[in-house]
Amino acid sequence: MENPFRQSGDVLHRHAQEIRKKICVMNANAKSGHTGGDMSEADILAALYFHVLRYEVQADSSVKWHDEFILSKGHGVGGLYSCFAELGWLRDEELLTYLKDDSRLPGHPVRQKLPTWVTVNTGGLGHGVPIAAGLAMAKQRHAAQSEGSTGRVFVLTGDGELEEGSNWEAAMAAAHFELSNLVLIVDRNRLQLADFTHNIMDMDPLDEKFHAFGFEVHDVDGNQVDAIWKLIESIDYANRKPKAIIAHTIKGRGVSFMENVPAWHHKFPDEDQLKQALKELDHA
Ligand SMILES: Cc1ncc(C[n+]2csc(CCOP(=O)(O)OP(=O)(O)O)c2C)c(N)n1
Ligand SMILES: [Mg+2]
Repeated sequence: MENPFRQSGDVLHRHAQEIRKKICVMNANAKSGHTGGDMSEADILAALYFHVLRYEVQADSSVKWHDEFILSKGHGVGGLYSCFAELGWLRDEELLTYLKDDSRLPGHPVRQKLPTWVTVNTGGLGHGVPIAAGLAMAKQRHAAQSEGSTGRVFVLTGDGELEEGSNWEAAMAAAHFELSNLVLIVDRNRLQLADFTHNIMDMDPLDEKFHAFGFEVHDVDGNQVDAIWKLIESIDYANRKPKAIIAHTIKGRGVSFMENVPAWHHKFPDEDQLKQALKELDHA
C-alpha cells in the first residue's frame, strides 16, 4: 500500500500553506484554538498525509491504514482538522463548527467523533508515545506472523510535552523492544504554553538524550516539506532502532506577527489579523 498522493515541491508546500489558511479562518471563527502550535506543525502534517503515510480511503470515507499517525500534541488539533479538510475529507464549512456543541470537531482529537481518521484520543500530554510504542510492537508482531510488510507508526509530540516522564519510559521500552518501525517526531519550536522551553525546562541536548535512550536520531528543518519526506524515506526501518526526528520549527510559522511570540500559543486572529495572515500565506 502506498501514499495516495506522493506529492512534493511547490504542490506540497501549497498544501501546507492552505492548511495554515484554514487554521487561521477556523480559529478566528471559533475565537479560540492553539494557533501557534497548529502553524508550526503544518508542514509536518502535509508531508505525512500527502507523501509519506501509506493508507487507502474507502468508499464510505473510512480509512484503512498501513502506517499510523498519532498527534500526541492533541491541542494542535486545528492543524489536523485543517489537514483533513485539505485532503477533502472534511468540508471547509464543517471547520466552522470547531468547538461548537455537537460538532465532530472538539478541541482535541476524538476517535469516536472521527472514526478511523483519528487513531487515538489525545490532549493530555505525554500519552502518544507510549501508545505509539505499543502499536509499533503490535504491528511488528502481526507482520512477523503474517509475513507481511511492517507498518510504521509516526507520533508527533511537542517539545514542551517531552517534559512528561511517560515519554522517556516509552522511549526506554521502544529501544529495548527494538521498535524500528516507531518514528517519534518532535515539533521543536522551542516554545511551550507561556514561554520558551529553555526558560521553563531546558531539554538540550535533546539529540544526545534520544541517543542515550537507544534511538537513531535525525534533525530536519520541520518547516520544509521536501526535507521532511526525504529524510523519512531515507531511513533504514530494519536496523532494530526506534527513530527520533527533531523537527526544528517556528511556532506561528508563516504569519509575521505570530512567529516566535509566546502569546500565540492560545490566541486567535481578530478580523484585521486574519486578513493580514491570509495575505501573507498566499504570498509565501
Ligand atoms: C498533561 C497535560 N498537562 C498540561 C496540559 C496543558 N497544555 C496544553 S498545550 C501545553 C504546552 C505544550 O507545549 P508544546 O508541547 O511545546 O506544544 P507546542 O509548542 O507545539 O504547542 C500545555 C502545558 C495538557 N494538555 N496536558
Ligand atoms: Mg513547543
